[in-house]
Amino acid sequence: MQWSEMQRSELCLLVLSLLLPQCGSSVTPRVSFSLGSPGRALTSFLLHDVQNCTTLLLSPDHHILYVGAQDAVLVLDVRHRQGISLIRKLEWSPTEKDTEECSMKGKRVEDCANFIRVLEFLNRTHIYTCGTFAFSPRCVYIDTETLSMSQRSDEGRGRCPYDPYQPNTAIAVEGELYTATVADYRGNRPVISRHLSEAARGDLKLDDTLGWLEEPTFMRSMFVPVEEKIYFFFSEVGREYDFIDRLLVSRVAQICISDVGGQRTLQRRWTTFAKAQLLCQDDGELPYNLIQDMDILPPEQGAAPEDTLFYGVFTSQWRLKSGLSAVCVFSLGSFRSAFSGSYKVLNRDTLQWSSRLHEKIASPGECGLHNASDSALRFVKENFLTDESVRPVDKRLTLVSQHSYSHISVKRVQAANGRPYTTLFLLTVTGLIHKVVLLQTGPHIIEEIQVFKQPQTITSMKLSKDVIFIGMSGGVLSLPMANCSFYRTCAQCVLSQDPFCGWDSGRRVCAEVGRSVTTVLVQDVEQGQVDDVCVSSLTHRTLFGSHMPTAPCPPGVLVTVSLNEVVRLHCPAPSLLSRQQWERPNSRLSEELYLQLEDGSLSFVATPATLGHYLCVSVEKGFQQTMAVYQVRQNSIPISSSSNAPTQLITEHLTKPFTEHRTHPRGPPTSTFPLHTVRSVHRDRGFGKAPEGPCYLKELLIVSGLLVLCFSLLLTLLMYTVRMHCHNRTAPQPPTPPRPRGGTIEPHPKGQRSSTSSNGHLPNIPL
Ligand SMILES: *[C@@H]1O[C@H](CO)[C@@H](O)[C@H](O)[C@H]1NC(C)=O
Ligand SMILES: *[C@@H]1O[C@H](CO)[C@@H](O)[C@H](O)[C@H]1NC(C)=O
Ligand SMILES: *[C@@H]1O[C@H](CO)[C@@H](O)[C@H](O)[C@H]1NC(C)=O
Ligand SMILES: CC(=O)N[C@H]1CO[C@H](CO)[C@@H](O)[C@@H]1O
Repeated sequence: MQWSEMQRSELCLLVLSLLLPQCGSSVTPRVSFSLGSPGRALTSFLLHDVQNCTTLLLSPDHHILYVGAQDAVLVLDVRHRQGISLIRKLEWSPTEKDTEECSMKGKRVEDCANFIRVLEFLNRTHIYTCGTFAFSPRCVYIDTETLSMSQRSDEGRGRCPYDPYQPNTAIAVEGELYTATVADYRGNRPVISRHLSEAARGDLKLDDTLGWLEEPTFMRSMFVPVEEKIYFFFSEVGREYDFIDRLLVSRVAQICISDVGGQRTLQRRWTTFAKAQLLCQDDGELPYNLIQDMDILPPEQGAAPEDTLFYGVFTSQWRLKSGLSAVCVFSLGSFRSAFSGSYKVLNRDTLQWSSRLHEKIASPGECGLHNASDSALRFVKENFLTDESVRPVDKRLTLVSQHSYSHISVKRVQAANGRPYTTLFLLTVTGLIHKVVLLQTGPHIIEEIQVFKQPQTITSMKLSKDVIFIGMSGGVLSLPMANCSFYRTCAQCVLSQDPFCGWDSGRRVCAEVGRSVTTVLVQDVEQGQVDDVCVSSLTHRTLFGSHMPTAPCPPGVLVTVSLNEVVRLHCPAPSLLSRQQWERPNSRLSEELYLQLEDGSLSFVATPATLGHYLCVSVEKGFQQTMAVYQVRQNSIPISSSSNAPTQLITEHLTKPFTEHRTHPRGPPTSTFPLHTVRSVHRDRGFGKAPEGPCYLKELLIVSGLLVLCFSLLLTLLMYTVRMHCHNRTAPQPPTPPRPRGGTIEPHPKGQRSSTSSNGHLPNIPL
């Protein structure tokens, strides 16, 4: 049966709308840990009287974590992996009078606290911190030697928002503080400014010039020393697209730290402010236009500064078919070329933006314009939006996800062979961390770890050398970047494709790269091919004549059944990417008698033909592993006498030491992960009291079994089609040619491309 392209896409849309958000999942995490899983234990720091720990600052030696909370700054000792301890709690709250005044103005009492939103090292000995202070922002110094706050506080207007729900960003460079926030009570006067400037040069800010900022939401700021520039990342209304109502766009803006403002024109204002559109968009789709977070990755040793990379997560103003959020990577080189290129010009009468046609008087975005002429500065003041948008590296999205990512942190990890791998830590609004390694073949989600359950309004994430810190309303969490010992075999260790982990064949453990100095670790981050690297450690190679490498066999389980009973055998999945298949020695599992369920378990009716041995093999990247061995035997007690008794269990000594095992009438909830060494088998006794001998029940069963099989086959086919289609859109895309300038919004969806799967089998996503 061959469906036409049209039918397929219609069907796909239909199923998509039915199955969202499960369908279209671009990349499935290989393993998933729910909250509290022992395999990925979290260390938490919770104090009953501390809330909203949402601003994090790590000391340069990574020994101390400063936490901006509600009415306090916490100083935490994070030196030890096993626990976080409190060094000092620096209380800083508004007086009762302040709180009263705040709530008199109509604010909720709980929002009239002091929410710390700026926490930056000014120099070796002093931290500068600002808080909302009951809708009247204040700033103080913290002496990191005496761990005390200065008595005198500064006015925090323009440094910290009034409203604790307003996003802001701040960064200190050489003792001066650069901030982007709203500078009024109502929250509609955005400003990018410099404070605590050296005496010889004044503080600077953005003029209220038309169009410099258009209702921005500030996300991040970063200092790039080679450029002597600070980059600000935010989203705002894209007025240059005035044909679309309130189209939001993401921006990167720059200022030079050497800026001192103009002498007459642009006095005490930035002369180096410029902004460009950041475009995170796939061909033929609406853009992911709302930046959520950005992190910087310095160039590799010996590489040019232009190769400094910026990793951003973006969501969309619209509901996109491909996903809820995307990761895009930009290079410093692309920022440079955008800011040194041509600029758009705003016609002040018509409020229309156009590309410049007139002569260029000065170079906007250039550092060192302070002694420039008035006409040059006027030109700079009018020309601040670059003509070119900044496009991602290779003109494609790095990752598309069905999750809504809110934070990103990037780390370059040295694999066992010394090769560097870029690893991303992505936090979703719903509390999942995705650890992703970027391979030549595309992104691979090594693991998914649930870190909180209640969605959080404001969170933050910071990486130290080997730990991830998460600040949220309830406290601070820390999670090691890897737990290699979770992988117990060489195969699992290699299949994880985790650059942090390698197999130590001497000690027979999966060890952290860099920690095990004595031996060479076995690893294949790029391919995850077990047979290439684990061969020496595999002992049992053939069972049932398999020629592919297999891991040692688990002990067998004896299952006793009555004839005509429906039997269900479980098969634990070692990962969400593995495929489970069932085998019997010297016999084929015909589809008429057997039903393999979505969770990998096998269901069939006990008949003389179906008694015997069963083996469940999981296959991942061509590597086979026996996950379960069963022997199904007929209950020796006559069925009539046991029909009302609890399930009987007979243990016998077989050729292999079979483990004794109890059946549950309904069975425990099945978990596909983590790998259990003790398997559970449960039997459905719905058809229990069938009489012996020929009867129609068996036929009925087989027919209904067939019906279910047909239906599930159809469903699988459907899902497969949809998934292939969706998978396609998110598989690594070939580089696309640059699109015409300004032509960024094209809301018509493109047709399907031909289906090719990256790994040739259906990813095993639990539905
Ligand atoms: C790592 O995983 C192992 C095996 O599941 C577990 O025993 C151990 O506690 C885990 N360690 C951490 C730090 O999560
Ligand atoms: C650090 O900054 C603080 C506040 O501006 C100042 O008092 C102190 O002297 C500075 N310390 C050093 C070592 O520069
Ligand atoms: C700008 O001009 C002032 C005086 O006019 C001079 O002192 C200063 O060195 C000049 N700065 C630069 C960077 O040329
Ligand atoms: C401003 C802010 O983030 N407030 C949050 C503080 O934490 C409580 C829960 O503990 C949230 O409800 C507030 O929204």
